[in-house]
Amino acid sequence: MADFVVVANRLPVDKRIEPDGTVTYKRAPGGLVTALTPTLATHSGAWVGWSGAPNSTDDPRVDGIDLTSVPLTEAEIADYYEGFANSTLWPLYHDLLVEPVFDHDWWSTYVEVNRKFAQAAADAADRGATVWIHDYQLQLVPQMLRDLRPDLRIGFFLHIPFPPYELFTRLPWREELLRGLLGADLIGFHLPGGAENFLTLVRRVLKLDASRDPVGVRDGLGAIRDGGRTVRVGSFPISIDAANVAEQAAATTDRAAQIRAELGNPSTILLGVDRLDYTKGIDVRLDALDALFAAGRLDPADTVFVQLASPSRENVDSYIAVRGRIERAVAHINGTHGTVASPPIRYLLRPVARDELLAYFRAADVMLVTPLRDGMNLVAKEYAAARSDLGGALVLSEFTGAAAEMDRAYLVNPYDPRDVQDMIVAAATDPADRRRERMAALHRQVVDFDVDLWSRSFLQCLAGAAAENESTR
Ligand code: GDG
Repeated sequence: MADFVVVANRLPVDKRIEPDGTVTYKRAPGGLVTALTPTLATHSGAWVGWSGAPNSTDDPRVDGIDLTSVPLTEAEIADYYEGFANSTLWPLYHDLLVEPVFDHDWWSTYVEVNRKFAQAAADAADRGATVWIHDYQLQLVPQMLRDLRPDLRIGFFLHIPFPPYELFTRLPWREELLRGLLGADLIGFHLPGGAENFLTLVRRVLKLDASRDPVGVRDGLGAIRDGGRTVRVGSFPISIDAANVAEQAAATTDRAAQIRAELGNPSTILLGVDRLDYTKGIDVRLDALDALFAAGRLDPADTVFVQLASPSRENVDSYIAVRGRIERAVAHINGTHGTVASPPIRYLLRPVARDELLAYFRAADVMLVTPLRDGMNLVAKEYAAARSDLGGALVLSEFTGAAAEMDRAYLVNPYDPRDVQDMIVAAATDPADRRRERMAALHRQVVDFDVDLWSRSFLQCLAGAAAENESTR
């Protein structure tokens, strides 16, 4: 039994079976895991989630955290995870970048799987414990858990954008999803805009009394009256363990120099690091580079763009399609602008080790973060943290949550090809002192507003909101 329980779709580890049969667990890549590991290290906690493989039931203890597996069948993985979560909610919440699929069978499985998670959380939590539920896969868990365990303090945080009324109300199950979330004492979003969208939806769809004042950042919470309870709604921009990233990155100087040499010591190294996802705008930056090489504004013989892509959701059709588009663009650019000896694009489709990633950050002159929509984007923050040497420059899409805080980046509208091209050239060629001054501001921002502030401010507001509800019970 734990007094602090995290509930998330995935456990924070990948299970590996070595050739000799020994089982090892490795920390998995991904935004949520990166963000929560430091928080859990300072609590006596449990983590409830799916292992990533079908029917897995082992409950290891890793790095001081008790892990509880929620076993999912292959049919549940197909309908709840690949279906409702990633083919309905993900595209709907990301501006309809691909068409969401509305399927009543997927919805039924989403309800059943959310019930499994709620039951596992109820079993893991001590009396009066704090339970922190994460993300779009589990939006029904707050109310299901409250029905099972009214003694718990329940928080929910959404890691992706929360859409406006006009998009959200397409969902045939819009009332059920809003009701599911309202089981929490506190509902957190990255940006005030997401919180305000939620307040509007609750007012218009559920006809509840919801505050109309603008929501602040880590402050100025919104409020919804629901029966005898008050549900608080707020903005908590997630961040990273910046001091740790800076320290580890500073130790990769030799490897960073070696990477530059391996790439032929070009004048400019550009870098992209993403899960392979259509929201990330990998094609946006490839198209911009193609145009810049064609126009002679960047020299393909003296410029290298490294795209590190981690495979993601490989069974989902829209991900198979975007992979094809990206790989055609890479081949087109190398075939058109490169030579056999020095192709300007280097593309890797597999996760790289954390140290290696940090060495790439230190080697890159320009980091390209060009999503068409992204809740926050931790890569942008990691790059700024890694550049304690104040080298490098960040090109950042205005359509990321990170852009709200990182306004000294080279901000771009990813829908405007000319803007993207101009900003890449500016980031690569601006005078060194101007680039340095921008990077100093970005580095300071991520160091001052780190992941510890994110989790502490959320948990403090949750304690306040829960205490208010407990006093009126
Ligand atoms: C969701 C939201 C929000 C990536 N490739 C490798 C690797 N990574 C790590 C990065 C970073 C994380 O994965 C990706 O985080 P992002 O925030 O960029 O993106 P999502 O996975 O889409 O995360 C997002 C986040 O949740 C948190 O709320 O910011 O908006 O979509 O930490 O460094 N790590 C390693 N090798 C790789 O190849 N080791």
